[in-house]
Amino acid sequence: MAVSIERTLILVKPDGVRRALVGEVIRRVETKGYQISALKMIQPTRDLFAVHYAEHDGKPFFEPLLEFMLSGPIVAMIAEGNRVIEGFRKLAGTTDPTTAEPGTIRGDLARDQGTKVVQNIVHGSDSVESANREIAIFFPELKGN
Ligand code: D4T
Repeated sequence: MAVSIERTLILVKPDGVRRALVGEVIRRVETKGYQISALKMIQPTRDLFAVHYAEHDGKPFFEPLLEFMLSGPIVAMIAEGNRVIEGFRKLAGTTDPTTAEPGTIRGDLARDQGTKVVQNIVHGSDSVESANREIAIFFPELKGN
């Protein structure tokens, strides 16, 4: 496999923070072997989430998604490592927690709560371009690093 050191943005969403799963998410990232290079708990604005989720603007779950993401603090972190983008998406499991594989964060720790928007504990960037864009949104203070 070619060496491809990457960075990815991971968010522990409000459901994960409320359920005290921050440590569990960090444990899974670190025991997989990735390095966390930045981490903070924040309560971002609606505008920030609207930019982050711009690709979903206009979809039926967009407003519920923003409402959910604004429902409490989140933890944002940057993880680094060879192929970490793909690796964390695998650790997270598929978007729908009902069908996410057991062994994954979503498969083990989340389920359908019957809410308008899926509450699935974590977010992870899905490409190098997304990671760069999202890291700039959530960690503007690291610009130039
Ligand atoms: P994020 O971006 O939060 O890591 O989730 P995913 O990458 O797994 O999924 P996504 O961007 O497609 O969706 C963002 C967010 O919206 C919720 N969602 C998504 C939903 O409630 N209903 C839907 O049909 C979809 C596609 C779940 C995650």
